[in-house]
Amino acid sequence: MRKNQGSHPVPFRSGYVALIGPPNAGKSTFLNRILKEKISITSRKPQTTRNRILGILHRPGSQILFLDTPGVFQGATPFNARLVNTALSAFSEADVVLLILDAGAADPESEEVLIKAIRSKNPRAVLTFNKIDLVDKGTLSTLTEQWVGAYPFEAIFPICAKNGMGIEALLGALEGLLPEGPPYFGDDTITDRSMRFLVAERIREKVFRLTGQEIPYATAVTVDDFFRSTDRPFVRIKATIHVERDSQKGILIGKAGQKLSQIGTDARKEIEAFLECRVFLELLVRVQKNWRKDTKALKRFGFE
Ligand SMILES: Nc1nc2c(ncn2[C@@H]2O[C@H](COP(=O)(O)OP(=O)(O)OP(=O)(O)O)[C@@H](O)[C@H]2O)c(=O)[nH]1
Ligand SMILES: [Mg+2]
Repeated sequence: MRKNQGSHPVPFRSGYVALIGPPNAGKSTFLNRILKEKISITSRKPQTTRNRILGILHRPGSQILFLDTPGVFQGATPFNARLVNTALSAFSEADVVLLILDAGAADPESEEVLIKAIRSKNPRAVLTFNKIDLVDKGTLSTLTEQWVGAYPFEAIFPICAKNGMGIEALLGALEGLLPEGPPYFGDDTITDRSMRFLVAERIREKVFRLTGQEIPYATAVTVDDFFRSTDRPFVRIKATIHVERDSQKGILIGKAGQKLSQIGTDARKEIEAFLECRVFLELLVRVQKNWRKDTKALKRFGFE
């Protein structure tokens, strides 16, 4: 619902900015940095983000509604195509598309899909080269020359999502491109995602960071029970890590349960910092055969 809160400066601007880019370009790192809160999980592995995640930035003169999306790539399997669809469908909701590329690593296949999609939808778009901490000035100017004619971008910004460099200037430019309008959300809301989702994602992040090969991709996490004590400052969480095959279950649990225990400890520590209280985290591993091809399971795991 649109609310006119009256107390904001006029003209106030509000609108959606879709974060679009190849996998691993730093879209989620960017979102977390500007919101100063972990709304979206990150990892060194591509295809970490699987859902469209709204992150709301409240500024004195604007409310910028960022949509984090899965990385766009030439997805061969139906599940990967679903991720790419999720990303590209954010175009239709966005007032501005923010194309985020990794300045240190070109990804021609993804870039081709992305630029085609941008040209066909013709949105207002801003281009950013992220990870400028990893490249020299020469590389940046070559990149700019290469991209400047690809699309009539409103602006091009070099940034570093990791240390914040260039981000304030970018936010100012994005704000200027948004339509005049009232804030859509109350001042204390920073995402549309539930606590359970944010907790499940933190667990999934630890799987991404602590396991290799196909395991992260074969994993989904559900929070099955979330109990907050009313008389003592603690939360008890029961969650399930779903994998596709028995062999993956074995790898995820590890020798003498060590891998699962490490995932649980890392996740618990982070959830405790997030919820600001003690957390008892119980993790189960369950085989849900080929869940990425199972419509019912996909729905249950939060894929629309
Ligand atoms: N050096 C450096 N690393 C960065 C920067 N921004 C992000 N990273 C790293 O790049 C990796 C990918 O970051 P993510 O934010 O998960 O990338 P993403 O675009 O959301 O990736 P997907 O969700 O898989 O599409 C992580 O290891 C980040 O720490 C940056 O400005 N500099
Ligand atoms: Mg991401």
